[in-house]
Amino acid sequence: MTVKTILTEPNKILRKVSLPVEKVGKEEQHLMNDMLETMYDAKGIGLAAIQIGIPKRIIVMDLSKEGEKKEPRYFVNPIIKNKNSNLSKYLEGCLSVPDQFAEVNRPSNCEVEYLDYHGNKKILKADGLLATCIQHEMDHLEGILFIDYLSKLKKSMIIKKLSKQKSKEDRVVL
Ligand code: GNR
Ligand code: NI
Repeated sequence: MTVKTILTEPNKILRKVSLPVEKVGKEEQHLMNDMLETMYDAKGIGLAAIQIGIPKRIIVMDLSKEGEKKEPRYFVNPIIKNKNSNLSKYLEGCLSVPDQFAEVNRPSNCEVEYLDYHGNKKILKADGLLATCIQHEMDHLEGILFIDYLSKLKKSMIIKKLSKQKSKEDRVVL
C-alpha cells in the first residue's frame, strides 16, 4: 500500500467527471488499498479516487473514531437511490480544500446502491455523518467540491487563499 499525493484546489483534474468501473478486479482493489492508506495518512474520513488523480467512480471511507477498531468502507459505482427532502447542516472540510471549513446543507438521509471491495452489489441506508460524507464523496465523482455551494464571494476568497498557499509551497521547493 502506498500513500499518494492528494490534489488540492485549484486543480482542473478535481473538476473531471469520473468514469464507471467495468469490473472490480485486482487493479481496482489495489487502488482502493492505496486510497485508504492515503486517507488514513491525511486523517480524513473519506476519499474519492479523483483526489489522487484517478477518474474512476471509487470512494473509500472510514468513520470510526481514533483509537477504535477501523471500519473501512468501499463504494464502487455508487448511485443514490433515495434522498430525504429534510436537509441537515454540517460543517464540512475536504482534503482537497485544505484547512477550510464551511457549513453545507444536504439531504439528511440517503440510500446508496454500490459495489463493495469484492464487486458484490450492496444497498446502504445512511443518515447523519455517513449520509453527509457519502454525498460529499459522490460530488467528487461529478467534479463538484463543497465550496461550490458557498456564495461566490466566500468561494473566491477560499480559492484565492489556496492559490497563494500553493505558490508559497512552490517557492519553498525552489
Ligand atoms: O475528512 C473529511 N471530513 C469531512 C467532514 C465533513 C464532511 C465531509 C468530509 S469528507 C473529508 C475528506 C474528503 O475530502 N473527502 O473527499
Ligand atoms: Ni472532499
